[in-house]
Amino acid sequence: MSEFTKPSAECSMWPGETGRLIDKARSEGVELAWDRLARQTPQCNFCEMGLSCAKCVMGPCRIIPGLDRDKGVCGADADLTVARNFGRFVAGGSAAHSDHGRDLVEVLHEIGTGKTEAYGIRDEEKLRRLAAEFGLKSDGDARQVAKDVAERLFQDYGTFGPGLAFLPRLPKARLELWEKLEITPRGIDREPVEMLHRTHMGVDCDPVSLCLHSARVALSDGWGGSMAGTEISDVIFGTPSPCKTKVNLGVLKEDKVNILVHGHSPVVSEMILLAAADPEILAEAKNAGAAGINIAGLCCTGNELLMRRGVPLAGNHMMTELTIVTGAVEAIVADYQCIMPSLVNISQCYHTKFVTTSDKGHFPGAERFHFTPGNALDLAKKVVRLAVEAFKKRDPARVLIPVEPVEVMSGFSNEAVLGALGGTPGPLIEAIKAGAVRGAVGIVGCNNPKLKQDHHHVTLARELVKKDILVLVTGCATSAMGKAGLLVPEGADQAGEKLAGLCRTLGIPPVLHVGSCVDNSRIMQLCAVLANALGVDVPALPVAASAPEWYSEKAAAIGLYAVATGVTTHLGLPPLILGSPLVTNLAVSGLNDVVGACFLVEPDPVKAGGLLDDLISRKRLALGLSA
Ligand code: MSK
Repeated sequence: MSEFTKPSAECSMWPGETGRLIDKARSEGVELAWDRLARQTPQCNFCEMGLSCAKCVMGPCRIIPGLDRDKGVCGADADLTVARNFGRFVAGGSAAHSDHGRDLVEVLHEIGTGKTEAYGIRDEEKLRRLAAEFGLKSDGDARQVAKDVAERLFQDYGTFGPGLAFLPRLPKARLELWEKLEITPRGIDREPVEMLHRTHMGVDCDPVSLCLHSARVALSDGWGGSMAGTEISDVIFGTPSPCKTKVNLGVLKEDKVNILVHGHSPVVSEMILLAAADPEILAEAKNAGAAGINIAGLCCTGNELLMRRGVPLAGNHMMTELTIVTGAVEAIVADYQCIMPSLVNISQCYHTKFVTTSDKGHFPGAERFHFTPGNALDLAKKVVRLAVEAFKKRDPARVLIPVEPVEVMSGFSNEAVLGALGGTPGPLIEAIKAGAVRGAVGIVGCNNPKLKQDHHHVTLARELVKKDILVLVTGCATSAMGKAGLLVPEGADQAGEKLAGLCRTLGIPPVLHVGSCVDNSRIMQLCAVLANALGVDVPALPVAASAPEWYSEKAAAIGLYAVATGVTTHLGLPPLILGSPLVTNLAVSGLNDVVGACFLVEPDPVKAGGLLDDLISRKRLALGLSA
């Protein structure tokens, strides 16, 4: 490996398993993201401000407002350059999650047309409910219903359809506002493609217009592609219900073949889970000297399996490299998104097989298996056998699993939450009115090596729950909450008196795990259910969102669809827009007058907790409730 830098002061402060594995990596000459970040620092100020443009070869240009370089060669100023860059950033994020959603719809179509035996329909009731919601025939042969639902959603990806199937879930006032602003998403593929068109030189030269189209792009994801991903995953693999499992690196087993599933999609990982239970392969693992085969998750693929199957979660984004450094991982099976290319090199420093499974995600040096719904189970068995073979090469002297696992509760789909409350939002609304739940905040998203890992997630969540604000968590924030003891009913001890009382009565944690990052659509849907039940638009609700440690284009798209839906969203790091006063002001205040919500940027999680608490108090007072 190349020479690595010394740990930063903050990095060396990390306690527990992270610090011990960083030390192990350094002693074994393994380079990590923190090392690369240190070497990349200071980072390009123009890029940080959104003021560099490399979209044509008259450039690249760097815009310096106020000096003689205040425009690019084409004449674009700082505002336009930032708006173009941000538009493409959001388009990238929307495309990623929406394309994931398409994969699920394609699997459903293959089920409906009888082209796959490996996959089936685990939640037929939900399938029929969706068909009825879309105005399709919902009785009769389930396969036919599956085909019809899939084909209805395929229409949403194109342009010639009756409009996105999930939009009628929203309050009428929200839909009318979007129509008036011309930001109603028309097609899941259409909006990101149109963004690429608009940001080509010489098309949309109005930064405000580009920002509004960014919102439309994000909405095509939140109320289109991501929502399809969540709903159809539930149909195929089952709608989550509360379950108990464990998180952190301690879920790796010293005496077993450890396989980590990584990425975002449940399509391949569900098959790996099935293959790992195959008696023949288990016998082979035993012959190789292992006590069994242990599957655990990373990032959002991990969240998918955690929610539906109670499969343990080994870690989040910034733990992915360190899992290999334990020396106890036989295979990482990756699909797509948030998979660091560095994992291939780090795997090669150990006995770990790095396996890719998607025709979209190529990693030179990886073992490549092209999964399709038709060959999925056969290939899954081959991958698991590869891991069993790798176990024979594990070096016990290099194994370090530095921590015990922590128990968590998961599986809080909207169906589970509302079902536990009698099937209607009424009891939840009563709890909000009585102040047992003063409001709710969705804490979502990634880690970022620029921030002390997990600290911002956990600190913010603790600030909120102690003020009787329920937290919903998705994505990579999940394992942080789990390690902090917030995902078990005993976490009520960290909550305010009223919320703690409610949690103890219901036997639930003060932070509810609602899924992976596509599952932020569950939070959007719950907001719509509550707003409809109260007869208000979404901005009236005492709710907010937060991405304290975000890094990805997808997180920007999520934040923007939340804001455009009417949910004010806190960010722990600013997007790359600060070079434009116009775009920045629009993001942090102007959007309030347009869509009734805006972004709130605050790096300090304690201060952010105070700001979100104030926001919720104001919303409660406006609803005629106590602050
Ligand atoms: S995986 S987008 S690091 S949450 Fe969804 Fe985690 Fe963020 Fe990727």
